[in-house]
Amino acid sequence: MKRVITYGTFDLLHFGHINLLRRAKELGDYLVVVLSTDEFNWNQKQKKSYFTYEQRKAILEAIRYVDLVVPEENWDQKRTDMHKYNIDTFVMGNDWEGKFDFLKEEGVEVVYLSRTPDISSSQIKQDLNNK
Ligand code: C2G
Repeated sequence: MKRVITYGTFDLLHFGHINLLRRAKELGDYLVVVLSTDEFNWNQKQKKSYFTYEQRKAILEAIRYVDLVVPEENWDQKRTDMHKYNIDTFVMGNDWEGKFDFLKEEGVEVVYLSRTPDISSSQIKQDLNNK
């Protein structure tokens, strides 16, 4: 049972997120998604998500690739998460290329997957505002 983990806000879920989640799951048998809480988004990422944590969690839990959704509350939980969830592989989009290589010290494989071009939650909001 190969266990994979990824992190994010996943607001206004779109096909770029789905492409990431699908490829992450293809790397193993069980996918843990660590979902940014509303407080973490606001205090640490200066992001205000459209959907609340509970709404974003319910949406992610409905996706066939996702096995478990847990909260991301700070930037520093990743090291302990690797052991807490018995992770083999850590996956992020390559906009984060290199940023989490330190997790190799925790004995996990670190994989950056290509981002899906021309789609983002902020782009969606912008486009809708301009209609
Ligand atoms: N993503 C992607 N293609 C897009 C948009 C997003 O592959 N067009 C990927 C991102 O690279 C990321 C994941 O989808 O791996 C979630 O994206 P966000 O919700 O924007 O997450 P982010 O704000 O990058 O938060 O501790 C890490 C952070 O929580 C990551």
